Amino acid sequence: MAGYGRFITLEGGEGAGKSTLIAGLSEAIKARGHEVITTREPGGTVLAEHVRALALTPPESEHWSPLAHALLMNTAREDHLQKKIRPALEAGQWVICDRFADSTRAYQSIDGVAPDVLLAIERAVLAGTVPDLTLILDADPRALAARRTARGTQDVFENKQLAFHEQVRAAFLEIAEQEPDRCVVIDALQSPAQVLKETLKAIDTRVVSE
Ligand code: Z5A
Repeated sequence: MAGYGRFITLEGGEGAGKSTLIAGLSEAIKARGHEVITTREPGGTVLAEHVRALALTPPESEHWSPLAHALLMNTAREDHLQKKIRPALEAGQWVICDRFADSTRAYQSIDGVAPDVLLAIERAVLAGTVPDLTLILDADPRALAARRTARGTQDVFENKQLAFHEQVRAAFLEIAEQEPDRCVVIDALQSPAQVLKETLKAIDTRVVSE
């Protein structure tokens, strides 16, 4: 029987390169002989994708309170963990997830939800399913904004001010500082190849593979 899989999460500001890294990373891990699934939050299951749509693109002129938004993220996460992440890990697969609980800690605390409330909900929902490694793609928000503009996509978060993006960056760096055993900060302004190289180095040194 295969051993328990490995759980890797990617975090960072908008347009930091998470999706780009996931593509290269999953290929590299597959090439090492592991089964890999890639997924994202909010989302990853049928119900969680519905929650994502409700949370990120609510009907025009409607909005969620910060606590309601945090609960929606965790509702989606609970379904995702139960139906996709834990079964994959139990089957010995590696799970690479684009955003996870640190995004709730970062974004929803900036929105005004008390950190202790967020942590209490997180503990209940994760129930011990904590990432083996979290890669935080870090960069000056101005440089990331330029990439977003070039890509031409917008959502409810992406219209917020630079100050907000600076808060997001600071929140992720604080998480990395608080949990150095789990988190690795990667300079997201390097080339995609270099970002992947550093990521694989972090996996080699921090994630024990079988
Ligand atoms: N959110 C929340 O509030 N609470 C939660 O608990 C969770 C999420 C889970 C949607 O997330 C929103 O949900 C998010 C937080 C909130 N807020 N926002 N916005 P999302 O992950 O779906 O959206 P995103 O963060 O904006 O992801 P993204 O747009 O997909 O960006 P990305 O995946 O990090 O970047 P990318 O698509 O790989 O790259 C962006 C562009 O840069 C693209 O043109 C690439 O070709 C280019 N790129 C990427 N890497 C490089 C390098 N290294 N060099 C040069 N160019 C590059």
